[in-house]
Amino acid sequence: MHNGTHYRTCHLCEAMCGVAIEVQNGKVAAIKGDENDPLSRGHICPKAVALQDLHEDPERLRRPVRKTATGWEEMSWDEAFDLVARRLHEVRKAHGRNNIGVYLGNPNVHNHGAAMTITPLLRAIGSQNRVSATSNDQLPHMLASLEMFGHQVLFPIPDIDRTDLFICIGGNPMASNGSLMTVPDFRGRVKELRKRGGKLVVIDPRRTETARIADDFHFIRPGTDALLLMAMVHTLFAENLVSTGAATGLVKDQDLLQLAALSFTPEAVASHTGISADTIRGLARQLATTPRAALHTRMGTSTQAFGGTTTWLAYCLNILTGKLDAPGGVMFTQPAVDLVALGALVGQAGHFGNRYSRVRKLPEFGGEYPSSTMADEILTPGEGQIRAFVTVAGNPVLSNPNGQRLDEALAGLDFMVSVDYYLNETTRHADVILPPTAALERSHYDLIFSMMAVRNQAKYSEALFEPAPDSRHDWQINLELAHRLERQRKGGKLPLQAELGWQAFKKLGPDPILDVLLRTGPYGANPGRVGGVIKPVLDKVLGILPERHPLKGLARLSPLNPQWQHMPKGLSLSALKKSPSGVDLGPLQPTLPQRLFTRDGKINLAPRRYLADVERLQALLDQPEASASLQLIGRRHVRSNNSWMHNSQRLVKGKSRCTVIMHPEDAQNRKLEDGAQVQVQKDGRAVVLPLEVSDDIMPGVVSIPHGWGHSRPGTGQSIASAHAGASINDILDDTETDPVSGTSVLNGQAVEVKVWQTGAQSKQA
Ligand SMILES: Nc1nc2c(c(=O)[nH]1)N[C@H]1C(S)=C(S)[C@@H](COP(=O)(O)OP(=O)(O)OC[C@H]3O[C@@H](n4cnc5c(=O)[nH]c(N)nc54)[C@H](O)[C@@H]3O)O[C@H]1N2
Ligand SMILES: Nc1nc2c(c(=O)[nH]1)N[C@H]1C(S)=C(S)[C@@H](COP(=O)(O)OP(=O)(O)OC[C@H]3O[C@@H](n4cnc5c(=O)[nH]c(N)nc54)[C@H](O)[C@@H]3O)O[C@H]1N2
Ligand code: SF4
Ligand SMILES: [Mo]
Repeated sequence: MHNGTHYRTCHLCEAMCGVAIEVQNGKVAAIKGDENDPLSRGHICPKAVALQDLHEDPERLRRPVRKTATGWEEMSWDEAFDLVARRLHEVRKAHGRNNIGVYLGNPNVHNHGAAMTITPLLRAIGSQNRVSATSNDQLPHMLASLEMFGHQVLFPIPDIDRTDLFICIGGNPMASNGSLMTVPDFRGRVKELRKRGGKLVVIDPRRTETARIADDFHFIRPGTDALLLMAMVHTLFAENLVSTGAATGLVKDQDLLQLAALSFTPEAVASHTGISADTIRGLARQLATTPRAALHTRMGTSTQAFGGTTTWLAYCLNILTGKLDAPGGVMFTQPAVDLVALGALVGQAGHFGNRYSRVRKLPEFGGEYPSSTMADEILTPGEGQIRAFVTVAGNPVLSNPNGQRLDEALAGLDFMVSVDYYLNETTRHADVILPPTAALERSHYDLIFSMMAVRNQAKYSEALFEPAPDSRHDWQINLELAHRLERQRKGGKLPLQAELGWQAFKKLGPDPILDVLLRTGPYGANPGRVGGVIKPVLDKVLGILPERHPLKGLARLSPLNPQWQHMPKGLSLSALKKSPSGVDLGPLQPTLPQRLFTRDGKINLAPRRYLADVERLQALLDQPEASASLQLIGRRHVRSNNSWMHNSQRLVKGKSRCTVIMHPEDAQNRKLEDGAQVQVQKDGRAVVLPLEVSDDIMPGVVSIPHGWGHSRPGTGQSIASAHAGASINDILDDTETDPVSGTSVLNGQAVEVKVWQTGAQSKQA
């Protein structure tokens, strides 16, 4: 585009804001909010300008590079693909396919081309040693969805636009713009909630930006949310407040849940959580008696010692109070591309514990091991040891607990390749870096976050700029690598049919597939036609199958499902192209019971693996309430995004945000002063950071943001390096995981803080 306004979705976080990008003389002149976007209604955050900064960043890699004795050297795409496929295949041949490790990072889910082509790449690599950011993030939510609703990505999403009570636990949407809840303009939506007489309640160990706009705020001791929620469940049963609403007749094992909560009285958990028994009862009563209410938990409750159990209980509370599937409660979405139904169709509804990792015997989830065991698998000798590594859009050296150890592990590999456009803390270990096009050079459709939006909508954005000459999209890189690896495996040549399949996929790319998915989806231009052909056949097949057969779920596929019949129709890629600000598909709709994917069609309120964890929760009550050490938690800031947006001058300017926040009492006890350099340490690992003394944090708790620590040598992000900060993950212990889900404990680990003395032992000094 040379001149004019380009409308698209900002892909940087989960909020999916509509942006209007003004282009003059082929360059970005301004980035504003798109008032016509049905979801974001003009809202953007300060990070939106980084779309331009990322695009123009001279340090963003544009050509494949290879590491040589004298530094990085550019190479042609063909050479790069050949080298990577050959080296990976050599490792595979010499040791076995599981000796290649794969790490998938967060930006993959913000990129439909990457998302659609990652499976072929993983299949071509063929390794079971796969990990991703999931186990440092939303895994407990996926597990609860799988256990209770039968599908790993069927998330109950707060219907915030119609709720009158929003209880937010362990999330800070004012900074993060929401998570597992695509909610652009959280502030505006809370204003509207207030206007209709509603209330926002926040529960967090820190008085966050979200807490500041809340009606009620309660400090909670990190890692004790499961106690709070258990006591709320207890209260509901004790006070006869259980009323399951739309889920009535669908829930099972309610009595087991009641039994599990029996001993967790509000009095029993009050001192451990730091929340009074009266407050706990009040919370339970408010949730039960407010007809339109939603309880939402996020990062702070999922990436902690009781991540699995806490998330389960949060789901239970919404169900027990009749908030599931109720307008203003928590609802399942109906996205235009129904990945929930499609996932079930191709056998991807989810699985857990089908196999265990080699070294620490941690369970896989959806085919991935917990990423906290990545370093073990690289460093521990023996059969199956990872010798080669592939990272796609990830920076685990900064994002994974015990990043220092992973850093060392990656340095010792036989071969490593990174699909990434930055030379950063992780990719500096690669032998070859394959950089994709920048976001503005490709089309965008939010496959993943449309599934989590507080309102159904669909939006397609065309590429704003032509891809730079001789560049490749993520999807092209993934497919080309996959194709060459498959060829290698088959001795250099594929059967004609397979070869033609690869050629066709590589030629078409993701958008024609997207078109088919849109057309055949619930709002599609052709759902009836597809359904009309398949339905009679399918009905016959399903009729023969026994009652509990997993394929029974097929009947719930969108085009075949009677509930979709009322949907507005006509979506296709070309239809979306005519509405560049997006198409509104209306508020969330009730979907029970059709949307359940459990074999018996029931919601399981008391899955065994959670019941088995109740004993550990009980044991928490036997431990002393406070300890001498401090509990470390994370935090996000609206001008930062994980580890990779610190090379934008506009975002990092000003006072450093990578600080340790500590309560005045704790500072006084340790004779620490505001602004002092302090050393935060754990098990001999340490980082040094400036101290911020504030009563916005609970006594006994300290907070450090993640994603910083750009002082490692050999990276190529000079602005980030000039604002290095230190990585919280350098001190976090990678062996601390939630035993129920395998998720990393990123919040609540015990640390010590003391004055930093020059010469003190610290790698960050
Ligand atoms: N202590 C602590 N640790 C945490 C968290 C925390 O709260 N506390 N949060 C966790 C969470 S929620 C997450 S999601 C993870 C994130 O963990 P990661 O996904 O490992 O880390 P990111 O910082 O998102 O790094 C993204 C990488 O992708 C590259 N990239 C960006 N866009 C693209 C693209 O379009 N294509 C390709 N190929 N590459 C791209 C960037 O250059 C960068 O290298 O961190 C987790 N780690
Ligand atoms: N600006 C910005 N936006 C982002 C990102 C970013 O890095 N920066 N990252 C994106 C990603 S990948 C994700 S997953 C989302 C995450 O989005 P959110 O889930 O909103 O994540 P955080 O802002 O880290 O909020 C976690 C909150 O949990 C609190 N907490 C810590 N421990 C506990 C505990 O034990 N109990 C309770 N109740 N609370 C606790 C912390 O104090 C913090 O306020 O944000 C996304 N959006
Ligand atoms: S909140 Fe900011 S970063 Fe997230 S989508 Fe909106 S503009 Fe982009
Ligand atoms: Mo995340």
